[in-house]
Amino acid sequence: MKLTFINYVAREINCKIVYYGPGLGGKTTNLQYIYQITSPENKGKMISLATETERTLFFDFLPLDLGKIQGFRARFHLYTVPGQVFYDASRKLILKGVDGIVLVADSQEERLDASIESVANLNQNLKEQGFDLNKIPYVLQLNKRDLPNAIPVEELKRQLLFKGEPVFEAVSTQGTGVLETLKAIARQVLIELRKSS
Ligand SMILES: Nc1nc2c(ncn2[C@@H]2O[C@H](COP(=O)(O)OP(=O)(O)OP(=O)(O)O)[C@@H](O)[C@H]2O)c(=O)[nH]1
Ligand SMILES: [Mg+2]
Repeated sequence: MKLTFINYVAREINCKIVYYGPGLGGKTTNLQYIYQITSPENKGKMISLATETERTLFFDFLPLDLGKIQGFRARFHLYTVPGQVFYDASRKLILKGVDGIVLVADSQEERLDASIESVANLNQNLKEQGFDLNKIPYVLQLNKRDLPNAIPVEELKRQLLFKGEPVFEAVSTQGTGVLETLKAIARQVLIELRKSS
C-alpha cells in the first residue's frame, strides 16, 4: 500500500508523520517548537500553506540520532492538518502516504467532544485510504495540561485511547512533552520500516 520514498543517491528514506487533532489543539505549536530547536543544518524550510481561512503546515527535517536502516538515514517529514471540522478534504489529502500519526488532543473540558470526534474522523479517513489505525504507528498527546480546565489524564485516556498507544502529556507552548511525543512516533515508524526492509 505505502510506497516509502527511498532516495538512493542521498541514501535517505523519507518518512511522513502527520499531526492530527481538533482545531486549535496545538498541532502547529508542536511543529513550531520542533522547528525552533532543530539546528539549521538538520532541517529544511518550514512551509506554511495558507489560504485566507485555512492553514496547514509542512516542513521536513533530518534527525541525526535516530539510527540507520541498512545504511540509509531516515528523513522525517512532519505535517499538520487543519483541525476544524469542515476541512475534511484537506485532511484526507494530507494523510496520503502517511507512515505515522500523532493525535494532538486538547485537554480542556469544553474540547473533549472535539477531540473524540477527531479520533473518529482520523479512523474513518484512514480507512478510506486503505490504512488501519489499529496497525499504523500512532501516538496520543494530551496537550494544554497547563490550563485550569484540563480534564484528568485518566479520564482523557478512557475517552481517547484507541488501541493502547503511547500517551504523552504536553504543554506544547512551553515545549513540554513535544520531543517525547516525536521520539515515540519516530521509534514506531522506524520499527515498521525495519520490518519491511
Ligand atoms: N495554554 C496553552 N495554550 C496552547 C498550548 N498549545 C497550544 N496552545 C495555544 O492554542 C492555540 C492554537 O494552537 P495551534 O498550534 O495553532 O493549534 P492547531 O491544532 O494547529 O489548530 P488548527 O490549525 O486550527 O487545527 C494557540 O494560541 C496556541 O498558542 C498549550 O499547551 N497550552
Ligand atoms: Mg494549525
